[in-house]
Amino acid sequence: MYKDKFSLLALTLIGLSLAAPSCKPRNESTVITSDAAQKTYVAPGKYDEFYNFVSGGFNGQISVYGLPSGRLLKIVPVFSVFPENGYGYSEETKAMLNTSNGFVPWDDQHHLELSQKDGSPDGRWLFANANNTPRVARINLASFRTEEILELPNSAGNHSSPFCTENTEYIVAGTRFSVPLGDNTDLPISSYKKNFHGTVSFIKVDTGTGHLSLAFQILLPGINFDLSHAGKGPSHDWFFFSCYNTEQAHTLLEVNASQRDKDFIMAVNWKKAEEYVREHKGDVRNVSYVHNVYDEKTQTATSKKESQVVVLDPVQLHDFVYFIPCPKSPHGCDVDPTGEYIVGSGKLAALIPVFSYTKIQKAISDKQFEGDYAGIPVIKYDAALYGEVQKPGLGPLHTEFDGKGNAYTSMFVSSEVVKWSVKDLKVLDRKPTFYSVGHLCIPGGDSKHPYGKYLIAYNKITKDRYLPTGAELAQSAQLYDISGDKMEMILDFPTVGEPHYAQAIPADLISKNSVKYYKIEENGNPYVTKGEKAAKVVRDGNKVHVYITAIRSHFAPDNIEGVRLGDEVYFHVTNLEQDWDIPHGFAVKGAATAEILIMPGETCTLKWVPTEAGVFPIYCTDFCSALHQEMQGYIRVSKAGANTPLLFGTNLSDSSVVKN
Ligand code: K7E
Ligand code: CUA
Repeated sequence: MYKDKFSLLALTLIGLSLAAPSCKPRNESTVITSDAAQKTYVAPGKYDEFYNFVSGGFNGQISVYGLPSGRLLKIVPVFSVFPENGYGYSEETKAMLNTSNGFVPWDDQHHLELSQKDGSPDGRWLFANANNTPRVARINLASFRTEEILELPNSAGNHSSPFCTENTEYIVAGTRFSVPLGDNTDLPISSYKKNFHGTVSFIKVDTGTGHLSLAFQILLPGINFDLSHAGKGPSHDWFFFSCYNTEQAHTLLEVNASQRDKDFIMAVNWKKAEEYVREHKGDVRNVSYVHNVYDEKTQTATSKKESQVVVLDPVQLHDFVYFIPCPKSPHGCDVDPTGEYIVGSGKLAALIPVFSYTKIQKAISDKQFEGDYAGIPVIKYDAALYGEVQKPGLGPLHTEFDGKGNAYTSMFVSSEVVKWSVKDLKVLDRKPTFYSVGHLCIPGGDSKHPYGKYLIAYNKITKDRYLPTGAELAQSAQLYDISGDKMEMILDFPTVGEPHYAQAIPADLISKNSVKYYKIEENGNPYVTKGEKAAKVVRDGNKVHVYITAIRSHFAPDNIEGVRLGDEVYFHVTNLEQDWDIPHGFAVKGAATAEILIMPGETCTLKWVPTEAGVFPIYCTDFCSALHQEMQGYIRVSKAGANTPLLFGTNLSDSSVVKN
């Protein structure tokens, strides 16, 4: 009975998911082999072999897993506030989320890219895109902290981002949505074809500091840019972007943007673009965007308003932007480790086209164009094509490489990963995913030197893979061993938020640089308290600054009086510990914010505006010692205009405290 019901349910689900975009793989019982557990088992106390950085999608954060265990190691907040550590709530970090639209505490984070040197991940930084309010971020992989967020003007929906060039000269950003640009943007939506434009941005990365600056933008026709990857080796000077909606539809895109047989891969010669910028051939436009930087010395983020950008017009300035026809609504745009082959994965295509960099160059010099699109030359499909992978599966989305001449493409509709040979374009293996796979990741899989060994599939739908948790189920990752000829699924692990693209890197490239604590003598926060003796409470008009220290297991001061209604109280909490993994937390009753978590040697500020008179507890929120529960105190708030004297201390005797 139960069984019948179940298979009926399963059939219904299959039916439903065919109507929806995915179907259930058939041969699921054959998937797991007996030694899978051994291959993913990382014994207690042992480290994983790789870090896996996974985008969080609609949670705006990124998460860090160990591979092959799939253990979640950390969540790093990037574009969203994070109550767990006070990111976006503390006075020091609020500015990170400033934009030209004001404070924006959420975004939709899709793609990650590790900084590269000579085409290989170097473990210094991780870049992230924000899809909603267009931004890119830089995360420092020594501190696992977001250090910089740059907003992008002339942009809507930054999706084809933040992929980087071989030596991290630039990261890029491309508009998913075309919109009207310029001074007058209040225009009819029906004037899309006339008035809407896309742009791609090139963001310079300082080699020493990692600091970002918007170098230039390229003005493009009103189409959608989906994904991108830089060339490498011979194609070093080029960047490739997938484009869809070349129909320029502005309504019911699922139909109207699926009309043409082929959309485009756009090839950009960024070296040539650089030259045009140097020769002042760009148009300097007035725009407004915000640049936020977290300074490790002052431990404080500041926002700067920027007002200009150089825009290059490829219709006026020739020979640096070309379109290559690509079937059909391409998502992934991936360059193989040699830099010669560019793979477009058309969501609606029944094949996978592989383009040749050499042929593209020849087509350009021989002017083998089939015409132009909005004034930009379109290279003949056959002139750019190396060949096609026939019958790979349904709904190809994204391709990664193993460094041994093989490519792996995710198939969203047929829910599988397909392995094929780059050289002869033959399908070598296919394995089901559960279900509806989006991006793939192989450690180093979009670099010159992939580490191979593992492949992770990031799935949108999990259906029956985990215990039910209400209407929404966990998204998930699935780990495959790809060291042999055939792929072998060895692990399922749920992810935080919705995983899109991810990156993985050998653990020692990062772990050796990891910050353990911050030296208190180097603490440059303007509100630091460098020892308990220096703790104090200072009134400045209606602002009360509490310079408070934390060390196992007390605060100094832990009794405070003299605050009045109408005051703004700033708790500047300095963690005096000089030891790895000993943060303290801080919370005060009724605060309209999150707790803050203060790393050893750091200072962090929580703002509190009391709303009633009384006595309010403060306490440490992070279990730091056997006497953590004793790490607490009180702050007294008197009525407005009361003359309760300012008083503070630790271990105060009753006689010193009780005065009124
Ligand atoms: Cu989800 Cu790259 Cu935004 Cu594909 S994207 S899955
Ligand atoms: Cu400090 Cu708990």
